[in-house]
Amino acid sequence: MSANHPIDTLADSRFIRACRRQPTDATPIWLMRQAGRYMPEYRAIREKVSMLEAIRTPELAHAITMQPINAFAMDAAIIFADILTPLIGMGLSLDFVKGEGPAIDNPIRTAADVDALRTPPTAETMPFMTDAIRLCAADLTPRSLPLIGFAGAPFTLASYAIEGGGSRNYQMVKGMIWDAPDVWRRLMEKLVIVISDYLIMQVQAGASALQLFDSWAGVLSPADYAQSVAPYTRQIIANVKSNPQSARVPLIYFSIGTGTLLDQVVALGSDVISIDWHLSLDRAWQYIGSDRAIQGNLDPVLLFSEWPALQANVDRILAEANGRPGHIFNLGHGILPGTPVETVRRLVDYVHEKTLIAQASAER
Ligand code: 1CP
Repeated sequence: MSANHPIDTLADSRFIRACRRQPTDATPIWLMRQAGRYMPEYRAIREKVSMLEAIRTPELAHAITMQPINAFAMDAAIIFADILTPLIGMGLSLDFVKGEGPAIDNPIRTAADVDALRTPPTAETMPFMTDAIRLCAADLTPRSLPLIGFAGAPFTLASYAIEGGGSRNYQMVKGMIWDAPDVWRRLMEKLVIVISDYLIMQVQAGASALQLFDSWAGVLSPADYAQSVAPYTRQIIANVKSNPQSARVPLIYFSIGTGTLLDQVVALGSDVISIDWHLSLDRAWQYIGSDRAIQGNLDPVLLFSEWPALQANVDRILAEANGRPGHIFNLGHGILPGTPVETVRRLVDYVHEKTLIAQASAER
């Protein structure tokens, strides 16, 4: 790896130290979906360009990535893109429909659909990601701020590719798992190739951490997760960890509703486990074990409440973390549209102030 990858400079940043379970001067915080519709600056850009145009224009992706960094004291940035972008290079026609979310015109339903999927290198299909990441890293590294690259985990990506968009019951994706296991396996194998390459490319371009988003994994039974999903997610993490360049950056696995699958989640091999709000942080840590860092776990809806309720929950989470190294404060899922900007600012500042004070008094 070239001597001047950002991770060399950022090894002592709060976020990277916490990912590695090293002590920090204060608890690091960033928020999933921190660049997005709750910010007026973001809405101003999106009034003029479509979601896909913004993602494909490195200067715009850079500008949007930096918006929450410039507005709040976040300890990490996340590259502006979407988990679904890699599906385009595989041959799916993706669009973001205003007010409705993602829509795929030619969803995957049959063996022939899976056979037709391509697995080209990311460098060919998403050169704009390399450029956007370079622009962001050049801006962030001198400010001691890491850039997080990301991808969707194979189950969550497949659920969009098969259902054609968001889903309530995951009927078609579960149908393929149960009734066409060979087709499912071939689809997973193709996703493993594309996602692994995509994550490694993001580190090569300058990302200092990676997050795998498996938002919908919690809809599966423990048996289905074990048999039909975990092996592929584990393979992606193994691929990232066996590449000498991407092995140097921490990897976070995020999912929702998987509190009863935590043993399986731990076995995937990520450095950091991002948990939702269904489990208290101290109990999650007991289950997960002290050899992993934990990210989370505030309910994003609390950002709509009055400050006392929000503060009480932040205090509770920090008390559960109990100052142990390896806690990254975050929400349990993405920040919601309509979240008040001033509440985000107050939350970020409060987490820093409260943990800085705790550390100072511990030293006395
Ligand atoms: O902080 C950031 O903004 C980072 C960029 C980012 C990330 C990490 C975006 C931009 N999307 C994502 C991940 C993503 N996309 C996930 C995993 C995390 C999660 O569960 O929240 C998922 C499931 C998606 C799919 C997606 N993209 C949805 C959800 C639809 C559903 O099924 O419920 C939607 C609405 C999008 C569009 C999207 N992606 C990102 C933004 C800012 C938006 C909104 C687009 C807009 O209206 O401007």
